[in-house]
Amino acid sequence: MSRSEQLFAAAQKHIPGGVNSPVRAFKSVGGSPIYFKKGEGAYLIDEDDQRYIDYVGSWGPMILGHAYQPVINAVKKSLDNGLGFGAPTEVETLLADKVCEIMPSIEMLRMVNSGTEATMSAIRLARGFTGRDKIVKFEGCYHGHSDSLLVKAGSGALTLGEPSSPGVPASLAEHTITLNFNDLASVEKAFLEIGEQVACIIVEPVAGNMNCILPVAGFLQGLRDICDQYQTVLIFDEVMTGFRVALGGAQQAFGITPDLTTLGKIIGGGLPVGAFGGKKEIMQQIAPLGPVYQAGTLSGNPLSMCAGLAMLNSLADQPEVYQQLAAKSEFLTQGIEAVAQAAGIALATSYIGGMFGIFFTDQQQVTSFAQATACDTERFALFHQGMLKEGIYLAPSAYETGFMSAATSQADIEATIAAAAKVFKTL
Ligand code: KE4
Repeated sequence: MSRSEQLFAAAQKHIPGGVNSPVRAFKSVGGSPIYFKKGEGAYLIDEDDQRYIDYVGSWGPMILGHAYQPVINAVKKSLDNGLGFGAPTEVETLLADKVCEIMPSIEMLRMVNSGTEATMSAIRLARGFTGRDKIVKFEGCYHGHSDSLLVKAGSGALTLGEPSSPGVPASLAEHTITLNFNDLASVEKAFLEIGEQVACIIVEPVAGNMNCILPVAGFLQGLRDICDQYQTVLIFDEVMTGFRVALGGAQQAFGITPDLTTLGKIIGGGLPVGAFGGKKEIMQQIAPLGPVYQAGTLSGNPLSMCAGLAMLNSLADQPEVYQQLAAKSEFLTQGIEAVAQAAGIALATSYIGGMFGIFFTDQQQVTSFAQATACDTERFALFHQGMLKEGIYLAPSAYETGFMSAATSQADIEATIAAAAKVFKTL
């Protein structure tokens, strides 16, 4: 029994499923989760001293590699001053200023402690600002686990949403309309019927929670136009894409200006963080300025702020990193496609900046939830297990995105492609 297996067995005594976030339990790929004790650059070291090339990066924050020295140094320096005061600190202002400088659509910003808090607060703010109750989201997009967002499509496109988890009251879920990502016609049709009742559309501008699915031409602009027409708030959930697909996030990459943006992951440098921000006119509705309540004991915690500021300063100081990340993602995905084809494995890939997707499908391109859920998840599970054996750590779910890091070398990527070639022969 490996040390990871021993630790996983022990964890199950007091932690539900042995994990503090479900995807970590390896349920959809089989086997026992790997316990890591150290991250360095592109690598993770597990409790059995096995080294892995890491393409999860703590689900996105580690864009410059694990234990990135400027971030570590910033946190170490802050540590000596204590862990937090429950009072404002200068570094919160410095980070807010930096985010607003990099993402000009954000005129004001509120820090929170997770992406879930960010999207939950942004939804409440949109409802408070518009006085409307309904919200629109998209099947397959994940925005954290707040009640209004754990809702799947009703039986018909316009049928009011149904809870996607026990514990979410039907009376709340019915205010959430769930439509089809990349299907602008479904949005136009819904708005013809209920547009004046919709407080906001919340969308992952690149869908990173049903694998990695890019917006088709015109989709995001179409959402922008619909929101303008119906005075609905357009929320870009950039918790994952922010500072990852481009320095200015997907809104910069695709040239679309949302009304509100939610952030997380990278802006905390790996420490707990979330944020929501956008138009001043809307943000001024947030307490204590306005009536929409939102709060948090550790919001703006100085350690997270110092880590996030060091991270954003490092990224802003080396904007060429985004072209490099895209080139690495392209080389990896094209290499994997080539070896899959040689092995007769039906596979498609996607990428944008430092995000990429691998789909076990004979479809040329995957642009919808229906296509994503038609992929061969069993084959992905076998692929994941095989890659683990080869020392490659991929996200333990067919519905997660791969994350490239600036620390991942050409040799690492070539080794990953070679590992895939070997594993494909066993599928
Ligand atoms: P958190 O509450 O997990 O910090 O953020 C929620 C969230 C919001 N919006 C988007 C676009 C997200 O991707 C996430 C969380 N991402 C997942 C990865 N698919 C976190 C991993 C996990 O749940 O353990």
